Amino acid sequence: MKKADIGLIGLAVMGENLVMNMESKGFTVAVYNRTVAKVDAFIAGRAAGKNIIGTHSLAELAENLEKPRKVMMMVKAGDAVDAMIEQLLPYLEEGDIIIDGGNSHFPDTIRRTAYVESKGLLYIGTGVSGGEEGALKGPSMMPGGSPAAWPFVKPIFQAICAHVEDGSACCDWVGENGAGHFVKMVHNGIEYGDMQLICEAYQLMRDLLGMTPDEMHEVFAEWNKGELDSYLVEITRDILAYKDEDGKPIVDKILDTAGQKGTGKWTGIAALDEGVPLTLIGESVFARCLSAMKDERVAASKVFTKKAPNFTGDKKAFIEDIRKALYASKIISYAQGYTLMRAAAKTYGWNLNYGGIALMWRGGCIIRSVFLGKIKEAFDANPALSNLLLDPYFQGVIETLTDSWRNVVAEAVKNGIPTPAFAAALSYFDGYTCEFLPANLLQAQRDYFGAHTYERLDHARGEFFHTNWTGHGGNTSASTYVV
Ligand code: NBP
Repeated sequence: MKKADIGLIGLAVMGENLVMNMESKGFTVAVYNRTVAKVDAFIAGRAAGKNIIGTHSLAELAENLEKPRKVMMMVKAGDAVDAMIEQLLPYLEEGDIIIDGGNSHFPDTIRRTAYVESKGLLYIGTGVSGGEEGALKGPSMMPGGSPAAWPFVKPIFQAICAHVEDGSACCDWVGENGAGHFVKMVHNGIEYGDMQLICEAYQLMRDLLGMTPDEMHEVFAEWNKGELDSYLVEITRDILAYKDEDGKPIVDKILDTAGQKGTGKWTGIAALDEGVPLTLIGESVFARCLSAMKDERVAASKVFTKKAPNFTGDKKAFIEDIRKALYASKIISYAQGYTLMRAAAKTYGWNLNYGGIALMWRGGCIIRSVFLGKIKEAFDANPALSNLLLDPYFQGVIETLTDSWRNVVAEAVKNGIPTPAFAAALSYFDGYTCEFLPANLLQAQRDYFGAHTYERLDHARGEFFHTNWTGHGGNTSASTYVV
């Protein structure tokens, strides 16, 4: 029998669907799962009659693979990945490729790439986005790791991934070691931000404008035809129209406590480590945390009496303002996410293709949208673009949105409706475009209590001064100056 083009370990929802996808594109796949009964069930079920080889041990899996062997793990992220690498190594030889397609944390992928390479093998850590359906029909894939592995894996990945209208694959080489998983992590952080922005728009329409789910369904259907055309707006449209068995909107019956699996938190931590203001995603993670404090919120809502929201303006015009505020905030979120990737690329020595990343996210994944096409154009035109806001197209767009954006945040504040992501995005915009921030006073405070020194407007950068503020503090400054 023909040997397999690739092996896949982990026949849970993602693994099974990826195997079916690979097979449908003409590849022969050998499969293995820790609980081997699942292999038999799969071979007898969905895989019956297909070019899929079931194996009952890692030795058997290795024997059934073309060389250099390509083995993709779709197992639970964390210790299981390390355990699986250890178990696989004795059956592989120089030049073979181990691929981790799970949601691994990028520092783990950096460590594993070095470890596997030290054994003479090659390693790829790839983000796979699009959930169960994406895995089957075409996910967005973000591979990084050992560059020498890419030519062997490329034909398979670029066949099974999503493609945009012009046929371009939503998968390309991202960079060395953990770059692929880093980019996937930022993708997930941006997903948190996009979802939070939509939820804030929904709360404004529900609580300030008093709209029903059916009315909001119409609004999101309209929005999905324009600049906001995206998977998340599309599913929001459909969710709002969905009725429970009693004919009432199911969205009204769902408890308002959000879950999370940690990739948004990782993105926030990476931003703090890099010193990059990733405020919108940070607020989106915290908004989920606040939502989870349901009992405390219910108790607190009874302690403080708030005036009922009262909107007296033109409802239709305000809905358009909300759309514009959402669009502007979304631009900020992507600007912040790209700034984080640029900073991390410098720290870890990755040569990231920013336009290519926008293309990888353009189809197949949860944040897929028409808007990403414009981001690709911006980075293709200027790969060194330091901030998306400075791209001429986005600069022009933002200028048409700011009045509405300010109006929405102001109305929300006046009416006691929380809009942490809209407001954080606007504050970032106002801070980023502000020539004089109050950090002069902050530096004075630091120098006052800790002799941390400051630079002066009337002297060259890099010259540091200390003032004896109290007359009895001495003239000695602190030895380190930490920005
Ligand atoms: P799970 O994350 O639920 O993992 C289940 C698989 O891991 C099973 O095949 C299981 O084998 C195997 N496994 C475990 Br658990 N511990 C193992 C160990 N110590 N050694 C070997 N195998 C072990 O599956 P999933 O939802 O298909 O996700 C797979 C990966 O893809 C994860 O990293 C996930 O974060 C990522 N991902 C998931 C989605 C999604 O929408 N679900 C989307 C994108 C990425 P068993 O059958 O013997 O228990």
